[in-house]
Parts: sequence; C-alpha cells; structure tokens
Amino acid sequence: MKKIGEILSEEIRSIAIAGHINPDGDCIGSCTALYGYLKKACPAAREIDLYLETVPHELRFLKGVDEAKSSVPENKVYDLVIVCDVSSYERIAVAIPLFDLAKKTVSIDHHISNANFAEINHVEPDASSCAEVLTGLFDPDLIDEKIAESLYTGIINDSGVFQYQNTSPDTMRKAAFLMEKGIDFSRIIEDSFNKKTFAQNRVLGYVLMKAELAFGGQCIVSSLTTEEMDRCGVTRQDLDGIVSRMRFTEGVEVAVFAYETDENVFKLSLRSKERVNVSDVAAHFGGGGHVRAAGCTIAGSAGEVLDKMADVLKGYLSL
Ligand SMILES: [Mn+2]
Repeated sequence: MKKIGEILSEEIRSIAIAGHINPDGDCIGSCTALYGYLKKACPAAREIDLYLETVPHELRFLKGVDEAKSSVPENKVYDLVIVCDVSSYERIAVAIPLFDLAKKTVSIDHHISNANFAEINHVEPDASSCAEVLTGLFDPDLIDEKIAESLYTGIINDSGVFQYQNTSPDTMRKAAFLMEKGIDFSRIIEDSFNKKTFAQNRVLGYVLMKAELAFGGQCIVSSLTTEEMDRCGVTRQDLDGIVSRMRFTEGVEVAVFAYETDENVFKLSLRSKERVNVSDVAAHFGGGGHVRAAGCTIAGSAGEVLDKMADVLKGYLSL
C-alpha cells in the first residue's frame, strides 16, 4: 500500500479503529491520528468509531481521545476495521469481536514480529513508530494541526524523542513535516514523554536500587511484584520508561525488567543497545516486538522468571 486511500472506497460506510492492549503513546497517537484523518478523507463513511482500552492521563490532550470507546458493542459488523501498532491477533484484546466480524480488516504496524493476521497487512519494520508509518500513508494536505499533534506524539514516544536506534533520517523528515503544521512540539514532549508523577519517579528509583548486573555487566535486571507496586502507590501504567533508563547503564547490552501482572505471572520488558535482537529473545517465550525493544510474559516467581530469561539470554551474549 502506498497511500491509505487505496483501502477506502464508496462502499465503506462504517469503520472501526483499534489499538493494542495497554495502549502506549504510539498506539494512541496513531489511532487518534487515523480517526481524525479518516473523518476528512472518507466522507462516505457515516460511522467512524475509535476503540481504545485505556488512555493514560498524559495522553488525554490528544484530539479524539474523548470520543474513544473502551468496550465494544455485541455483534456489530463494520465494513472496515483498521488496527494500528498491533503485532499479533491476541493483542487486539478488547476489539477482537469487531475484528472477527468485520467485512474487511487492515493492520498498519511497525513490529518486526508482526504476524500478518489481517487481510491487508502494511508493516514497515524499519519505521520508528506506527505513527511514522501513518504519516507516510496520509495525504499531506489533509493533515491538520491536531492530526499532526497525534502523529508527532506517536513518533516521539516510540523513538524516545529521536534517541533510540529506530530513528532514521526519514523519521526526522516526517517529524519536520509535522512541525510545519504548527504543533507545539516542546509542550508535546514535556507533557507526553518527560513529565512523571512523584510516584512514577519514586518507583523508577526503587527499581534502579534493586537492579543487579549479570553476565559480566552486559545485562542489567530488576523486578517489581504487585505487593511492591502497591507499596509504591503505582499501577503497571506507571512503569513506562523504566527499562529504557536501566539500559542507559554503562557497559550494558541488554536490560530486563520484570513486573508482576497476575499472581506469579510477570511481564518482561527487554531493551538492547547494539547487538542482541531482543524480539528474537522474547519469541522464545511467545512474545515479540522490535529488534531493540520487545516483551514477553513468563509464569513463576520474580527470581524464577529472571532465571528462565537468563538461560535464553546466555546464548545471545558473548561470554
Ligand atoms: Mn509502536
């Protein structure tokens, strides 16, 4: 697909847009941008609905978020369902019934592990973010300031404000184009990326204090149980960015952060600097993601899940 117009037609009267479970800045930025864009680009569609499971406080400024629905109607058949930033069918989560019943399904994404689960799959694994992919698929003239704000939010959140390795010259060109739409870029970075609550900063400090080095300093690991989260006064939504901070440690190639999502079930977030393909590592446990940022879920106590991860990581690090 070169432009999003290729999947639109006069017959499409109803469209649903959905993201992934526990949506992040790229997912919400992408979905709201597409929502605003399709309202302009697809006047034949009488009904355009946006589904987002949750929206964290810091992303509520994005246009369209107020209209997003968090639960889906039963037996609703849309002419077109588009999912953004979703790497696998299971991760559509709340919108799975809509996806199953849709007349046509499209997935727009940038995960290298994308399972091509839709009828039309547009995946650019080299793009920093789904929002970067969408910027290229939109007609530039139809991108207004609010759509540009959503797209820029998606790009900066997944590229760590243009600092991670997924940032390319093309990312910068697209960001420059979005800046020309008049967005308040420094406020967006401050509000949606830099700003942390006191509790979020405290839990970051707590996790860093608990962290340990492994494999001769090539790996940094830490964990957080539900009980510790309660004590710090945070939920899993407050843990974004912690693993990226761990990775900043000198000499570290891989950072692993495990946090409990259910009793004795941990989500592991992985980041790497230069060599290790963490999407590949995560795939050993049924997870996936990107080359430098990925995740998976493992059952066991904190110590057990980190041991299981270390067993696999061993083969990826030079010992
Ligand atoms: Mn993304």
